[in-house]
Amino acid sequence: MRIWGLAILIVASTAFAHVGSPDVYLEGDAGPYHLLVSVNPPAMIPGVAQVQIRVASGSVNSITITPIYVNGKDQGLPPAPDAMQPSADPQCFRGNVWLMDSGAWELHAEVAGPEGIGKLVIPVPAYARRILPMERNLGTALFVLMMILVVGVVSIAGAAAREGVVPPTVTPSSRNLRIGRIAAAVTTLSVVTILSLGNWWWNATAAELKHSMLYNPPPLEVSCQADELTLKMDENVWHKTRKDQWSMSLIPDHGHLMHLFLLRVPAMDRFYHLHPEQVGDGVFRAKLPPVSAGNYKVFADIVRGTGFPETMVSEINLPGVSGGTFAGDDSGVSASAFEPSAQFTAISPLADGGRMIWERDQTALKAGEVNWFRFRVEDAQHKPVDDLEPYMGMTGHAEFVRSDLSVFAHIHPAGSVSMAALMLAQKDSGVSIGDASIDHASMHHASMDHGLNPRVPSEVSFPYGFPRPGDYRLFVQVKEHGIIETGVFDARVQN
Ligand SMILES: [Cu+2]
Repeated sequence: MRIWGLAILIVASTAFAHVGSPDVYLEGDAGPYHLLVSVNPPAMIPGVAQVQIRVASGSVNSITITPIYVNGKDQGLPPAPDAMQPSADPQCFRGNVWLMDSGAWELHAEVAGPEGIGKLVIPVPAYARRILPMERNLGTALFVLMMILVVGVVSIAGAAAREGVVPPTVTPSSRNLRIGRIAAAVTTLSVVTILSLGNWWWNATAAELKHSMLYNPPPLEVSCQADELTLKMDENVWHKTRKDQWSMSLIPDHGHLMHLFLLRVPAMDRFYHLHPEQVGDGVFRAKLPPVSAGNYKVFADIVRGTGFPETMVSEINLPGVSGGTFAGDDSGVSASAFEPSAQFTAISPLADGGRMIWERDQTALKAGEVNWFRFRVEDAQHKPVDDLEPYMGMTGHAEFVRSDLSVFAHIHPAGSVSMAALMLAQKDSGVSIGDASIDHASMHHASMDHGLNPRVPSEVSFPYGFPRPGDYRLFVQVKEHGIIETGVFDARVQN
């Protein structure tokens, strides 16, 4: 297993789109150069995205990146490109770009080298995902300063009332002293009132800003009748305040408007990947395949018209549904209950009698490092298969889930970017990757994921970095002789 030592600054957060996994990974070609791009989007908007590009094939002299905001309307003039800095490793470039607005961004990378100039567009969603608390020391210092001012104001007012009308050298009378004390008390009361009102105003404004600035996925209501699942998506303040700014319409992502994942909790032992049809404005319906009864966590992936991906989260208690089969691209798997263990699973039996092998060495998995996740599919005789077919246009789909469900990421051989956003970006910019065309998604991704590894027909690989340490379950989905197979693997990720 290759581990690129890309140290990526991880911001602990409860971010979405994917869930809890904000970093963007993309493997792709800029003309003759094969690149692995990692982007750590800012936790606050406006903010700085950290970009790292590793050149996997070809030698490169320089790389520039230009951030372009996608609002589906007139884009205006693009900003001047930023030059990326080569690091100690000549194959690795780093750079920072400012992202000024929430929504979908495209980073246009231009790569120059002896083989000419190549271009690659990286879709990056930007959204505020946390607020910074005031530093304790700064807060303490400001509080002490405020108290000095309060004591100062009160004693000035008291002294002025007590001695303001008394000639110098004369001792204030008991009446003067009483007036002074009353003035000090009234001033104290006024100052405390002013400070309380100020504090109340500050907290109210901060709460309102938090409400409108911090990203939250749209609320999703899921209900089940007999074997039919109905999903209703709503809007929240974040979306309402931005829908005039950019297109909230939905576009299909690898052939479907919605990718729905049902995960039985807490055991994580049943997993279904379904594709509900839109039946009304924000209303989706899916016929359930045979499912086991239980409590399910629901993750629903959608992509907006600008290429902004979102993952809605919900929960539902499902009755068991028997009979029927998986229709179309729908799939599912039964696995053993998840148990945290330092041992990772290397072999997953597949429903057709074959198995899937996670090709990794004994090196510990670390949070914040880009890893190459490679899986080999074998038949019942343990021989590598050679008949993997594209499943929804790609050789594989992988879902990475943290045991506490705080991370859910839907990854492809090209990385963590939304495929719909990637195609949109290519269409907008006229940049093509290989002989890709927007209309031939399947060929496109089959050609894109030849990877940094030589293309092996029995293998599928995914570039990804775990956002946080912890225990994870991986669901890896491939299609073989017309049947979708899901491998299930467990892993512990260290800090
Ligand atoms: Cu997928």
